[in-house]
Amino acid sequence: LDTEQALRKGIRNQEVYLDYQPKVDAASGKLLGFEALARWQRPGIGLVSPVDFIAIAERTGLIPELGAMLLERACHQIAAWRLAYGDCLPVAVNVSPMQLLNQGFPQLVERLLRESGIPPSSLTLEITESAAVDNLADTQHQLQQLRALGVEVAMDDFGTGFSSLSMLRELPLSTLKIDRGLISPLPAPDAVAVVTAICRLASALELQVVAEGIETLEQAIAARDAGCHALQGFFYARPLSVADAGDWLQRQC
Ligand code: G
Ligand code: G
Ligand code: MN
Ligand code: NA
Repeated sequence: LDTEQALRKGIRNQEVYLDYQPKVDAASGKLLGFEALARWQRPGIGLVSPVDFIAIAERTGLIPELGAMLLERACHQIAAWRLAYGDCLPVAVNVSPMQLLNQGFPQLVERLLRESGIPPSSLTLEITESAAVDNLADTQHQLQQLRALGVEVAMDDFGTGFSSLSMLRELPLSTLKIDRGLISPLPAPDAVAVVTAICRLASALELQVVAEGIETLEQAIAARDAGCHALQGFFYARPLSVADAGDWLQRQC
């Protein structure tokens, strides 16, 4: 309860904010966009992981408010970067299952796109497999409405165990993000085989592939050679402050 009150206050007081992790083109190394990652700088305690405070927000009914606030923040950041650096790169925002399945979510996204004036294609929503598996029909319905708005949708943490391959046919996705658990053993031959197979499948379904959690040059090369289009991970950059992400944009746009 204490934590719930603190989070409620933290949302109001801007203690919750977004960092931005670069995603680069596997072939050229050029900046392709960012993933927005939520952080809570809790007074007297320090940085709280989104794993913890998103779960609290879901349990206590704060997620619609928190999710909307973060999404609005990301849309305004995209707008600000477009103004500063011209035609800008897409930003991916994580959406929790509860947030996605909220009836009014597509309308919220539509409103935020309108208010921020950004092109819909500059926003990617990252959803998790578990949400989709538990509520396939509802997820499908929400994603269809979101794609109709023109936003991109990525399946996050792909390959962590909840995935069903039939889901890939049934959901209108743009991108698969291969989970770090499958990327970190690269370039071990068995991991190469799995990642290559996922990339072939994705290619047949016309999905882009992002490899997450790239920490070494060897992993980057193996992921590229296996067919991943985009790479993300500490090898390139940690999640960055708005100012540091702006430096990347300045250098690479
Ligand atoms: O940044 P970090 O690795 O600590 O993130 C841990 C987890 O928290 C990841 O699974 C990530 O998807 C999730 N996460 C980060 N930011 C957000 C957010 O804004 N909304 C939701 N729903 N999840 C987030
Ligand atoms: O579930 P999701 O993909 O949204 O999780 C993103 C999380 O992964 C964030 O917490 C981010 O900080 C973390 N992350 C990003 N790159 C790396 C990496 O190269 N190695 C590790 N261990 N974590 C990473
Ligand atoms: Mn993610
Ligand atoms: Na992930």
